[in-house]
Amino acid sequence: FLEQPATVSVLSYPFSGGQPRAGVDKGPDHLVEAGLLKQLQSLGWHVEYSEGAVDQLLATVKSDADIGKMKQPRAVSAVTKQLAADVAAVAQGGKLPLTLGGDHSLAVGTVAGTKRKFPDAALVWVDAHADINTPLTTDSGNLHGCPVSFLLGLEGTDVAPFNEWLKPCLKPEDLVYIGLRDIDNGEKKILKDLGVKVFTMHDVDKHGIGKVMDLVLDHIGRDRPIHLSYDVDALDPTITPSTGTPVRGGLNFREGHYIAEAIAETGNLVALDVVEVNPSLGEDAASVAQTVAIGCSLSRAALGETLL
Ligand code: 5AB
Ligand code: MN
Ligand code: MN
Ligand code: MN
Repeated sequence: FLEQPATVSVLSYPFSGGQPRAGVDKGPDHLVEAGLLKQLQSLGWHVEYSEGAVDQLLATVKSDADIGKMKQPRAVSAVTKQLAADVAAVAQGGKLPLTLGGDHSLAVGTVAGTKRKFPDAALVWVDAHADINTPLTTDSGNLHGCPVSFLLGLEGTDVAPFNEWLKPCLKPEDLVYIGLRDIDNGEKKILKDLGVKVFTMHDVDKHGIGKVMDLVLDHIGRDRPIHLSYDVDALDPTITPSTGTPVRGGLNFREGHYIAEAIAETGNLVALDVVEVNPSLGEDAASVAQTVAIGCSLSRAALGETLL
């Protein structure tokens, strides 16, 4: 689905407004400073890099009072609207957008952007969480727990400021989850009602990650464009400690990378998000360095590092 020479366009989006913890906006710089761009070049990709104008976008948001339960809705909407345009432009150019977050509310923009070029794209969401709360079901009000509901257009998501630019673009059958282990009750009901395909950590334990990825690809099909949205909290907190909402019992190092490798192996990856790296969190500098290194190695794996 990409044009040759294969080009990855890295979009840095230093944004933290979808959740309350400072520092996740520093994730992109840490990933780049760890050498991500050179690493991708050495895999044979042409690499472009640009920084989203997050500060300028936020300057247009004069005040951002809650709307219903939603926190910082104008900031999230303004940033994801521009990100959707950026991702769509990269995809239209035949290149692969790699969005570095920042928090997972960014996926409202990335997936909307992918869907403009590839309406048939499947979405593989790797996370400890389902991120499918709606403005009606969310307890925290944090929009990084809600992006999937906006993409699906669930009840309660047809709200300003999002409905000024965002249209539902995802169908429940286009979506597969891997790694879940912390699902809110309201989210469980939504997942059941919609019949979304979910592989929890229980399923990873039961089948093994090899079988799970076979089932994932059986479900979405092996000739469709794939958008991979990777929240580093899907991995166990011993692997990726520097993240805002860690949950024990996650993917181990190989399981986490295997997911990215199995997607790479399809040759159908058209967009990648790596989100929720927060260099301000974690016990010590080694925790931060390890989490950043995993953000880089997951990106490399998804872009074919281990393919012969
Ligand atoms: B993340 C929670 N479900 O809605 C909520 O890190 C957590 O992007 C959301 O997966 C976690 O606040 C969002 C409790
Ligand atoms: Mn997430
Ligand atoms: Mn998460
Ligand atoms: Mn998180």
